Amino acid sequence: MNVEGYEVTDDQVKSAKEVFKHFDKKGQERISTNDLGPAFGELKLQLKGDKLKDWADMVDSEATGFIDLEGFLYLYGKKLKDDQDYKDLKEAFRVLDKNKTGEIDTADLKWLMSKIADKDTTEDDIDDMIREVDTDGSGAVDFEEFYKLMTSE
Ligand SMILES: [Ca+2]
Repeated sequence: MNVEGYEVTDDQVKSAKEVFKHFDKKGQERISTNDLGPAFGELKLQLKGDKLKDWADMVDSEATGFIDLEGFLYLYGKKLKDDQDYKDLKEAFRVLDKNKTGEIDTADLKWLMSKIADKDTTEDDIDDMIREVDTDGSGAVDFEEFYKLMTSE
């Protein structure tokens, strides 16, 4: 199963289906949105607070209070993808954080962004993006700021 470019293995889909079934107590092919967090927990995934609500809303657009299997599998794949992206960004950050200060220099960040940006992105655009994310204007960006920049969250 493919979710937004992330390939979920058959075994993973199987586990997710089993967990879904476990929470679908009345066998109505749906689980309560309140069970999304605990269901993810059984799959060893963490989703909390506002994000949990946002994600439930994403697949329960009519606010029924329930999530069907299709929606659940979508969120499951999305979460796996998010966690993978997080790991990849952690690794990229670690490489750029040469002096292990927990922050990366905006000059290094600018270099990285110019490599991954598309052709229409100008140097000014990149400067703007970095200025926006380096909220304290320290000339360095910590992981949280970096993550926001790379995921536009
Ligand atoms: Ca900063």
